Amino acid sequence: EHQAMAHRLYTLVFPMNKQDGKVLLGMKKRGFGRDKFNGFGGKVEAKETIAEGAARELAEESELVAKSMKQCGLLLFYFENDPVAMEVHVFLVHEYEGTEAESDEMRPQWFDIHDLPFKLMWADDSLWWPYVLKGQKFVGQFWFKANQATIARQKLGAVESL
Ligand code: 6OG
Repeated sequence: EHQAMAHRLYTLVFPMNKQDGKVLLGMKKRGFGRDKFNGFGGKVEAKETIAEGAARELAEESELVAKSMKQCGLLLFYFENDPVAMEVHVFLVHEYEGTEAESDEMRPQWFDIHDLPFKLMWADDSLWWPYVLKGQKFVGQFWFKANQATIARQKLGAVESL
């Protein structure tokens, strides 16, 4: 069904500290999703692979340099009145170099993986985060109302591979 629509590629990266059970989120300071906590990411550029785009956005927005990345999910977002779907590739980063720092775009903050600020996040996040906690790969499709807050319809489930 989604293949019929035009897509734009995005990345979404979550640095994790498994020992402490923490995940790094950023408070988005501008642009799409402003005033929400989210992972780090953005549009994939024409000259790069999706994984390269993920690492680049993580470095630009948080100053962390990924040493390894694993894709954990694929999210497709459809907004009412927008003919272009967002295809968001979600990555976990368990190994990185550097220390997180605030950028023009994001104010980073560590959270307990079992206590994320879902009220300050996109509405889909609380639905798929349980898959991350269980170590299951997932694919989700979410149809948002124009208000960007209400999910009118969704399909979500675990997959063997991405
Ligand atoms: P820029 O506009 O900053 O890229 N994104 C979403 N993330 C979640 N968790 N839920 C959504 O529900 C999202 N829609 C977009 C993808 C946008 C960034 O925001 C993410 C990108 O990382 C609708 O270049």
